[in-house]
Amino acid sequence: MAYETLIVEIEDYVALIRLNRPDALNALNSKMMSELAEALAAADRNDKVRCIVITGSDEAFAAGADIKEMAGQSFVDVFGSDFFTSDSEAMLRVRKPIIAAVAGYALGGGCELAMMCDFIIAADTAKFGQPEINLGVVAGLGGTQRLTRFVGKSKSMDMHLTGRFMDAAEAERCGLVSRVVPAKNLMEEVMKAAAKISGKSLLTAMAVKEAVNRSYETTLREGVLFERRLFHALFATEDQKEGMAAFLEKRTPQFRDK
Ligand code: CO8
Repeated sequence: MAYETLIVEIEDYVALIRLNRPDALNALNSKMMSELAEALAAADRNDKVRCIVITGSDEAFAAGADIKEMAGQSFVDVFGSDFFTSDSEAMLRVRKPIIAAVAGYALGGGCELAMMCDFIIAADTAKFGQPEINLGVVAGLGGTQRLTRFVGKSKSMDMHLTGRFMDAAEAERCGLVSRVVPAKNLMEEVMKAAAKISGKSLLTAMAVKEAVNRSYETTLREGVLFERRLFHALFATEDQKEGMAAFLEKRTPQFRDK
């Protein structure tokens, strides 16, 4: 399927979704958000996809929601249309692992989009920020909530109140990104991680994703119980038998998602 604002390629069980509005530093407009929701849902349904990567360009993952599109809107417009909401939440319904590959700017909605992925690998050129305060608004795609959980209250307040940008080294130090790599190696490293994930049992990968995400939604006791039940449940799968047998027989497991 051809998109106006995205380039989607599927190869070796990885769907690579590239945000593609180069003239606006990949600013997220309604068209891009609806196409992204559609591309993610299609990748989630596609048997030839076991891991998803979202990326932008060398200059920008995404420089935020499109200010030109938002500037003239009224409360009635954004509240009435529930601006961006259902398309951005579509991302949270994806069950397959999603990696954000971030080079350049990931600001406002761009930073929030990256945080909605399962983890972020950053180029050393990456710059993260929640500068909405400069526009007279606050973050609207979860930035005040997710960034606070990632980096703690003090740094989150600093980012949201001053609107300053954080470089890749600071983002790695404070746990916003899982790793930083030289910009020229970003896609190679991300695709290696995606290939590694694609080689696992998809059932188990989806269980990992559910369990880790549950830690944001519940108490420690309930989260640990949820994890234990998933652990027990996976003993009903052929992939658990295969994974453990392969270890004992000193060979590579052949998972069949069963
Ligand atoms: N929206 C629209 N256009 C943009 C955006 C944007 N967010 N960011 C950059 N552009 C455009 C510029 O207007 C410019 O276009 P043109 O050449 O036609 O004038 C082009 O991209 C290049 O940008 P610059 O010339 O500004 O490039 P610089 O290298 O000088 O600066 C920056 C790069 C620092 C990234 C700068 O462009 C900037 O500050 N951009 C805005 C960043 C920002 O404020 N982002 C937050 C937006 S608000 C938001 O994301 C809220 C999300 C919540 C949605 C909630 C829904 C419920």
